[in-house]
Amino acid sequence: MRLAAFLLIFCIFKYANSVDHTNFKTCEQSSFCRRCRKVTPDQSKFALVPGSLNTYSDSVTADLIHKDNKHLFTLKLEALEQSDIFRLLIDEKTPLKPRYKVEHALKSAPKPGSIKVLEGDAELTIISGPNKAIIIADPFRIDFYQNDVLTVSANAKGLMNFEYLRPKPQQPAAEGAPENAENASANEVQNTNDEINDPGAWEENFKSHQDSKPYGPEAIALDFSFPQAEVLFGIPEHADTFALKSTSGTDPYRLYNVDVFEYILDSKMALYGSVPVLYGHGAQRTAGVFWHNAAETWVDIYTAESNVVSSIVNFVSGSRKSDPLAAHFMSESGVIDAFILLGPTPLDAFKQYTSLTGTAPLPQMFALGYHQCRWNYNDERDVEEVSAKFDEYDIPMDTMWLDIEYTDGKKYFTWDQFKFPNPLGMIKNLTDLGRHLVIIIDPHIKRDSSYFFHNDCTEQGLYVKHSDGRDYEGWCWPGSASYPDFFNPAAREYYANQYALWNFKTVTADVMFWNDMNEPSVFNGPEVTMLKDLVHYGNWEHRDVHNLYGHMQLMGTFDGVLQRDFNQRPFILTRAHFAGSQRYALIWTGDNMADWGHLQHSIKMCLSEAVAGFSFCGADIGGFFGNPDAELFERWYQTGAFLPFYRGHAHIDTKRREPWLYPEKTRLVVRDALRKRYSYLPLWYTMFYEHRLTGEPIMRPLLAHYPKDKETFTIDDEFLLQNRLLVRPVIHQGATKVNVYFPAIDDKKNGDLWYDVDTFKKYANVGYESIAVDSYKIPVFQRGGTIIPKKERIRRAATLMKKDPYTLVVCLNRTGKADGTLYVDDEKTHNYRNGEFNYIHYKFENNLLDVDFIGKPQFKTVAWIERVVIAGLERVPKSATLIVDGISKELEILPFSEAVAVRKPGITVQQVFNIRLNF
Ligand code: NBV
Repeated sequence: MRLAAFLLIFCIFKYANSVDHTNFKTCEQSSFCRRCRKVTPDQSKFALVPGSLNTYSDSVTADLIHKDNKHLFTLKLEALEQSDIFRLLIDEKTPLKPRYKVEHALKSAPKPGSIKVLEGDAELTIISGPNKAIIIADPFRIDFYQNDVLTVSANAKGLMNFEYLRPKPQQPAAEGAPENAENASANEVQNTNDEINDPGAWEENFKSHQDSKPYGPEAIALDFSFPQAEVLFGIPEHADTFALKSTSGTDPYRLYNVDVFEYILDSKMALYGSVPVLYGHGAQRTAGVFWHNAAETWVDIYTAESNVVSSIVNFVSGSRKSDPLAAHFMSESGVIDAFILLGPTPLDAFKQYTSLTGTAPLPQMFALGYHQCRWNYNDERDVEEVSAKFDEYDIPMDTMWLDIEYTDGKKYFTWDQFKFPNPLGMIKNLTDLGRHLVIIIDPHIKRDSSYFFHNDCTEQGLYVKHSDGRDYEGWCWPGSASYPDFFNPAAREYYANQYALWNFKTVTADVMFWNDMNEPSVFNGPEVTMLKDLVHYGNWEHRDVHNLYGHMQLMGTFDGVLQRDFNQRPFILTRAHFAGSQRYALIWTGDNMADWGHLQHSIKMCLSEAVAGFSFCGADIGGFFGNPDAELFERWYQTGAFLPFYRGHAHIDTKRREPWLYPEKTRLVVRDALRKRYSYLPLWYTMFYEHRLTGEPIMRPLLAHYPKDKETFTIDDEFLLQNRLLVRPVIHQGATKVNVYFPAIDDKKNGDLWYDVDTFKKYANVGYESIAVDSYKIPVFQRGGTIIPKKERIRRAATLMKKDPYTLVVCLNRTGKADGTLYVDDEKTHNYRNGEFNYIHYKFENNLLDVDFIGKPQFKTVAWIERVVIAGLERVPKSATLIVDGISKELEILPFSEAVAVRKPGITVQQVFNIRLNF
């Protein structure tokens, strides 16, 4: 009864309106953000301590002093092996207790490089390959040079802050009390930033929640300037533009994993994930900073916009000219640990980041097909009927999903016996059709003494605890719940074991998982999450590790899924994420809404995630909250077809919206979009393989390949898939045309050729082009110079298309050349790691299509090439000659829209061949 009443009140309160801002802190309401923002610029108090320098083969260390309070810090500047990454570490020299250093985000310990050090009077030069860092002693600053060009400066704005740990004063200032220096203890050295005097320094209240802050103020902050940049981007997850906006006059961007109900757009508010990597890009070069800190973080952005204001002020005050773009990272606790990524190209910088935090593992092919989800599919019959309807209407679909209602009372790893009496039978029905099932597993554990999971965690002490040792209790879907402390290796192991088939007997190794609510979401917690003064394994406060909680759950899930079948590639969807989570899971943009703005933001948000390592990203197709009308529904399916993760999903209160419930025309448009997606599966699969290989994102902003074209800097309604496709979906209501931007390669307005993928119509000019669109049209263009593998025989599910033939689409550049790759393996297991794959390189030049293999082609396949489409030829060839093992065969040529098709080469993708065009 108590539970029902609570949930009712909670739902009315939480779900009655769109986002309630007052549930989330502003910077002004957050003591450390307020304190860090107060630091006076251009007067840094930090300086190197003369004579404290130590030089090693890969790094230097020195002491830093705060000139007013005389507190000492150690600085370490390391050069990494690649020479284009520096790592800056600053900690207290003798902290009262150790400060938290992030673990598990990096894929492995970065390999040290080698350096040369030149000592000057007031500065120190650390040379690493062609790059260098110059540490300026007083005021402390570090300038990072890529090939002699100043690319990033740390503390150039003088906003560094490092609040040292200190004993609690006798009478700490209470929140709400006037700021008063007398509140400092007698032996406390006066601190210029008044950190201990901030009301909230030693105890912070938000709404009815109290944070006891036993360690007091411990914030850290540092600014990074990007002298070469004209735009800054990164630091997902925010429902905002790809290019970061100035924060002058607004709150900073916030990185704090939270469950925001009906999140609003164009907002710097925190969302479910936090990836503290930021890039500065200009026509000449790109650089980045990875702020390796898992505590709550705010980031102030200084853009040209903010500089207009500051230059007016500077002009009046007679000080300096326009400042470089800059970012000011402010974190609540931990140490300063920043990786400086020197670029110089955008792709270099993205790769430098993934070299530290990793890439998405190669997914199974089914993962790239279409996913059908809803909160909830009600019972076994519902699942079966929906799956059957997809077949009835001949719409491809790979995966059915079950949301929380499948469980017995929100106890994960159990089933509702009435609605799902025979899960194994239901799973078999799906897998017999080539389909998969994904089920949700949330981290909140029902406090129910008849629930084995709860009893085990209680007995083994695996829950997150209060500082007095009590298990923490919060409210979530099951009512009273506790949360496994995934930072505890024993808890991770216990958790992983629950996925094992000998424990979870009602699923098979083909069933995959969705970890939701793992920010973690706590309905009655401050800002809908955990109290910051809770304690995790190793005695770390939740404050130190908050943004990593979901990540640690994913590590457990990943291990658990793997141990069911080490040879099957795991598939895990997560909502919360941190730097490095891409190694375990894919993400989606959470609870969006059925409106055009949210459709538009799905592109912007996935682009920001892609440059932050999350190539595997998507948004709920149709919008989670609300009921999309037919037009929005159609356009969303079309957009989703070209985003990496493709899943329809809807809130429990929305109308059912499987495609056949819309008028016939909508069903057909949706079917067409889905079929287009499936036709590109060989490309998606190849791109995922290459992502893993190179660390380059799959979905890319235009500036990734057209870095000199300033128009691309802010474009985020159009994107690239690698450098092969340019996608500009229809994302505005009633559109009958869209403005597609064809980017310039250089500043002389030279550009690539682009071919409309439906008609092969060629676009040769740089600039905006208005493209007419009917309901079916998705404006997508293949770049001249590329060869793209496709499959044109669309089946019920991707898993059934394995042996089907390929079509190669060759789009020629201005010199009549093209090349491309195709990756083929068993689409499911890890056998590819033992070389069982074919990685094929196609090249077209002088009217000859040639093939060679990258590595040995060791995967046996019967899949053959049924067609080669060639666009951009000046004349139509009369015929083509196929040459295999020295034997020639004439092939027929047919017109194919504005291209030609070479019919039935008939060779398998494992064979060496070439095809000559005859004129
Ligand atoms: O598990 C229910 C939902 C889920 O459908 C959605 O995708 C998640 O983002 N979940 C959030 C919990 C509550 C949503 C209001």
